Amino acid sequence: MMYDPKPEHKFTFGLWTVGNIGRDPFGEPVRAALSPVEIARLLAEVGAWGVNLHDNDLVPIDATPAERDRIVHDFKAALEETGLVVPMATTNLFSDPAFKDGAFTANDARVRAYALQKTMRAIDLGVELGATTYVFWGGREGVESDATKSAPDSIKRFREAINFLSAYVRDQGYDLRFALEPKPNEPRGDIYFATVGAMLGFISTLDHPEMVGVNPEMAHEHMAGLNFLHAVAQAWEAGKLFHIDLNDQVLGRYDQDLRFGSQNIKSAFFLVKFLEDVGYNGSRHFDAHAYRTEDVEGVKDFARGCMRNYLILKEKAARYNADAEIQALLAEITADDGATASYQGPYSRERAAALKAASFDRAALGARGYAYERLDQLTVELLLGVR
Ligand code: GCO
Ligand code: MN
Ligand code: MN
Repeated sequence: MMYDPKPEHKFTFGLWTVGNIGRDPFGEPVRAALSPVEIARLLAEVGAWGVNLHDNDLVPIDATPAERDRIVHDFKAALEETGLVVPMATTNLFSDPAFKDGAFTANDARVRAYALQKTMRAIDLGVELGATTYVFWGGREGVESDATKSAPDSIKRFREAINFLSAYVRDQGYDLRFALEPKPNEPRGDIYFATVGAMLGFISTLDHPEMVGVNPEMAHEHMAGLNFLHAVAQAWEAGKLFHIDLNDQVLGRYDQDLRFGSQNIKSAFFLVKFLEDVGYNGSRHFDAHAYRTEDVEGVKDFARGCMRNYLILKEKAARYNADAEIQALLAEITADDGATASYQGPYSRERAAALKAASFDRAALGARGYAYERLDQLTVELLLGVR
């Protein structure tokens, strides 16, 4: 079927997403915890290609080395059985009370050292499972009050940690790239490097910027009231779109992690269209979870819905690209009669002088209608299924 997920779509879910047990700040879990092996089977059943994990989604933080080996062995057997791959791994540097003031930016130097140790071990685990992307989401790397931590020191500490870990990966000879995931807030009042743009700026200050990119998440940019497509486009244009977290979110609400495509349909459409048009070939990772009202069947509905919505929007994007009226309007909007050709191109003294001397019909420029209402209405009609 047209909207059925296939391996080539590279749909992935974290163990923590379909494994979410529905605890929230006001209520207890509503679903039984599934083992990593059970989650892998569930993901295979709904048609996902891969599964991502935090170290402690798989191996409990207090597991003995023997327990670790047994758990990893069983999980590898489940991967073998289901055909699922592990394209991405990450570290849980936020659940344990030790990280209540952050990990790489914590004020306590022992916490910072422990965070580095934990991440090196988690990198080893991820590589052992086949991961080639390693995500850093600094959930606790922030403050409730700027009285408590120095922002410039935090930036330096975070840089030192990423530099140290980049060097570790190179020293081990691992085939692994880092993807930094920004979020403006939650669980901290304010998290450092709040947006994709902030991360992109930071990356250029690293020792090995070539091995570090970003993992933009739709909900995180929406929480800040930003345009996700613009953030993704900038990351892509900079060669830094190493991974992507897809979900949905209403501005001004708590961290909702809604099913992809369930809320901001137009934003999701232009995002999918962008990813498909440019030929992004990384994972499409759904970092979301089912409503708290759901049982395990509802969790499957949630996961299937994320992938199905992506594929529906992908098909809509192909229609948009093939729609004669829409394409004619776009061609008209960007048409260039060549009248300014001599002013276009790189700077030269001659070109600058000619442009300074040119005359423009400002009134005509201002009087032009762009037909954007028509174009957007056609887009909406296409999305609403009447076109
Ligand atoms: C969140 C984040 C996380 C990270 C995950 C992997 O809002 O909690 O999106 O789900 O993506 O920790 O790095
Ligand atoms: Mn998130
Ligand atoms: Mn995420």
